[in-house]
Amino acid sequence: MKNSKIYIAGHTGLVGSAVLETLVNNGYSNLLTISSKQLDLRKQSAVDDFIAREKPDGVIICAARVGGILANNTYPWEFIYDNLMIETNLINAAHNNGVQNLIFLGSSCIYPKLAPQPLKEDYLLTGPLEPTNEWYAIAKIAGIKLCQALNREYGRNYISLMPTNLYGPRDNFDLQTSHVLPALIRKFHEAKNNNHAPVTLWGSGNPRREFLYVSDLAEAIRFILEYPGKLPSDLINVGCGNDISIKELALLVQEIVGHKGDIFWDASKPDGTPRKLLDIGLIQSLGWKHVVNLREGIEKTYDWFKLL
Ligand code: GFB
Repeated sequence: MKNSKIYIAGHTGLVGSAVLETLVNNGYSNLLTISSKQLDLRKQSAVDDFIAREKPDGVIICAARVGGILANNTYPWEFIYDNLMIETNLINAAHNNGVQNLIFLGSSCIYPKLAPQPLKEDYLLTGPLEPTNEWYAIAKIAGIKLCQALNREYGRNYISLMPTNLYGPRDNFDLQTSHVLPALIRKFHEAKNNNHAPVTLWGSGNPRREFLYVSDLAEAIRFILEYPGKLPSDLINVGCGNDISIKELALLVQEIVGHKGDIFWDASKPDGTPRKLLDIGLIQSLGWKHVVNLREGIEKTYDWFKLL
C-alpha cells in the first residue's frame, strides 16, 4: 500500500504540497509528481501519454484553477475552462489506464447559494449557485459527475471530497486573486509595518465562512486513501464544523498580527454567498476529525508568511 505508485496532480499548490508532505511523512515511498512546465494538464494527449507511460496505481487530483471571490468573478472563462479540462483529462486518462482508485477535490461552493445550513452532501443540485463563482462550481460539479458516472457504469472507486475554505502555508497571498485569509494576513501585516495605517477589507464583513487548515485536509485525504473497505458514499464533505463572520475573522487576524489601526469596509466589493457551513456528519461518522483550530492555524500561516 505505502509503496503503491500514487500520482499527486498539482503537488506545488496549497493543497497538493500539503498532501505530498503528509504522505511522505507517513512512509509513502512511491509518489509520482510532475511540474506544470513539463505537463500542461489542460492538454488531453499530453495527459494521456503521461498516465499511459507512468501507470500509477492511484491518482489524487489537487490541481485546479483556484482563487478568491474577485478572481472567480473576473475570470469566469479561466475558472470554468481550465478546471473542466484538468479534471476531464485526468479522470479519463486514469480510467482508460485501469486506475481503480482516485480522489477528486471540489469545494463547498458547489452547493446552492441559499441551501439550508449546514450543507449536506445531498443538497447538491437542489438550487441556483452563487453567481460570483458559478463558473468554478459548475466545473467542480462536472468533476463529481464524471467520477460518479465511472463508479456507476464501470465500478471505479473515484471519491470526491468537498473541502470548506482552506488556508495555510504556500497559499496565494496576491491581494487581487487570493482568498480572504491570506489577504487579511498580508493587509494587516503591511499596515502594521506602515505605522498601523488603516486596512480596507471587502464587502460588508457579514458573510460567514468555515475555515480548515490545509494539513487537516491532507490528513482527511490520507484517511480516505487508507479507509478499509467500501466507503458509504462517493461524495464526502470535509470541514471543521463551525464558522465565523468575516468581521470576527478580521479582528482575530488583526490581533494575531498585532495591527492597531482602523478597519474600513469597501461595499463596492462582493460579499458572495451569505453562509456555507458544511455538514461533516458523514466523515466524522467514519472516524475523521480536524485537529488544528483557527487561531493556531492562522498563527502557523502568519509565521510562514513572515519568512517570505
Ligand atoms: O475567500 P473569499 O475570496 O471567497 O472571500 P468566497 C470570502 C469573504 O471575505 C467575502 C470577504 O465576503 C469577501 O468579500 N473579504 C473581505 C475578502 N476582505 C477580503 C479581501 O481582502 N480579499 C478577499 N479575497 N476577500 C470563494 C470562491 O468564495 O471560495 C471560490 O469564489 C472557492 O470559488 C473558495 O469556492 C473556497 O468564500 O466568497
